[in-house]
Amino acid sequence: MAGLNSIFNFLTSNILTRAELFVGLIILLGYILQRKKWYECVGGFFKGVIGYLILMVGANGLITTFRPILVGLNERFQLNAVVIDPYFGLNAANEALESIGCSAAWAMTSLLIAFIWNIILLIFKKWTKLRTLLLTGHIMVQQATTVTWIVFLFIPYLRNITGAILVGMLVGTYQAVSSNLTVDACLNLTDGKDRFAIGHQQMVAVWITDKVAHIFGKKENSIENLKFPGFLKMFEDNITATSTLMLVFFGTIMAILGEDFMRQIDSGFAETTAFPVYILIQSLYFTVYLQILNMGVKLFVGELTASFKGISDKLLPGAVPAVDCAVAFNYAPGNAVTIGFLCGMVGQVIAILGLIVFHSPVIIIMGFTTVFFDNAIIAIFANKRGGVKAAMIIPFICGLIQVLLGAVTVWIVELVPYGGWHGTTDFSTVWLGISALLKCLGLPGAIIAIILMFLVPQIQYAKSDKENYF
Ligand code: ASC
Repeated sequence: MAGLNSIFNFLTSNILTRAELFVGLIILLGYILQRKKWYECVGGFFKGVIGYLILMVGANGLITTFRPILVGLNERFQLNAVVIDPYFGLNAANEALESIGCSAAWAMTSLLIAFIWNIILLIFKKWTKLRTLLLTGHIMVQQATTVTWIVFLFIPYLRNITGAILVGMLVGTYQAVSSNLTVDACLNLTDGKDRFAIGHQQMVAVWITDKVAHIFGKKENSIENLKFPGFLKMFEDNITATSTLMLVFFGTIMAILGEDFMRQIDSGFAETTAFPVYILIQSLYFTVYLQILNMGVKLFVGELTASFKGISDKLLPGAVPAVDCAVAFNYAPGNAVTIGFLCGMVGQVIAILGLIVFHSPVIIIMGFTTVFFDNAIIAIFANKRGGVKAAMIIPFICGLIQVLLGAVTVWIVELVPYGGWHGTTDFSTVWLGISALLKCLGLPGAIIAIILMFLVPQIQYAKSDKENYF
C-alpha cells in the first residue's frame, strides 16, 4: 500500500501536475513511437519542456504582475468582493475543503482518475466519439479541486474514494467532451493545417464562438486587414498598440490606487524609483510577457503536433492533443489579443457596476486570468470567423457573463466567504448548470450531467463529415 501511495504521489506531483514535463514526455513518447533517432527524441523532449517553461514564464509574469493591481481595487475600496480567477478559485476551494476536514489529496486523486478516464474514453472512441486528450496539468489541478469541492458540498455522504471517483468521471468527461468540441474550431483557425484542440477553461465558449461569430460580422473585415487613418496607424503594430493601451489602462488603475498603496503591495517598487517611471515600466511589462509567452508557444506547439502523430498512429488511434489556450496566439494577429482583453474588460466593468448599483448580495472583482486569457482567446476565434466586429462583441458578451453568472455560481457553490471563484467562462456557465443539478438532485444530478455530456459528441459526430472526424 505504501509503495502504491508513493507511486501515486510521484505521478501526481512530478508529472501530471507539471505540465512542462508532461508535455515533454508525451513528445518523447510520440517520437519514440515514430522510431526517430535517439538524439531527435531527446531534442524534441528538450524543446517541448523548454517551450512550455517559456510559456509559463510569460503567463506567470502576466498573472503575478497584473493580478495584484486588479485585486488592489478590492482592498483599496474595501469592496469585500469575490475575485473571479482560477488561482483565487483554487485557494477558495482548498480552504473550503479544509473547513470540512478534507485534504487536498482528494483533489489529486480525482485528477489522476480524470486523466485515466479521459484515456478510457479515447480507447472506446468507437462508442464515445471522443478524440481529445487533455494535457494541461495546471488546468487539471484547478478544475479537479473546484469540482471536488462542489461534489463534496452537495453530496456529503460521498466525501470518500467513491466521491473522488465521481469527481474524476465528472471532470474527465467534461474535459474530454468540451476539448473535443474545439477540434473543428482549431482546424478553422489554422486553415486546416494543424490538428490540435484547446484543453483549457473556455472550451465550450470557443466552440460557440466558432459557430456564431459570422452572425456578428464578416470574416473578411478581420483584424489583419484593419487600416487606420493618420496617427492611429500606430495601432496597426501590435507591440505599439498593446503597450499604449496597457499604459493607459493599468496606468490609470495604478494612479487611482496611489503610490503608497503600490509600494505596499509590490516589494519590488524600489525606494529610488519615481511613481511615473514605475507606472511606465510596469505597464510595458505587459507587452514583454506577451512576447515571451508567444515565443514559448511557438517552440512547443511545433514539436507536439509533429510528435503526437506517433501516439495517434500507434497508441491511441486518431487521438488529438488538447493543449493550453495560448496555442491560439500562434495563429492570430497580435492585436486580437488586446482587443479581446479590452472588450471583455468593458463587459466585466459594466456588469460589476450593475451588481453594485442593484445592491447584489455578491460583488465580483475582475481576476486577471479570466478577463485576459478567456477573452483574448475568444477574440482570436471570433476574428477568424466573423472579423473585428465579432472579436469585439463576443468577448464583451463573455465579460458580462463571466461576472453576472459568476456571481450566481459562486453563491450557489457557497464559496462567497472564501473570496474567490474559478470564474472562467465555462465554469460560470456549464458548471453553473452542473452545480445546480447537483444541488437539486445530489448523486442522480451528477449522473444526469455525465449522461448529458456524453450525448454531445454523439450529436457532433452525427452532424460531422464522418470521413474526416477521426
Ligand atoms: C489559466 C491559468 C493559467 C493561464 C495559462 C494561459 O487558466 O491557470 O496559468 O490560464 O494557462 O496560458
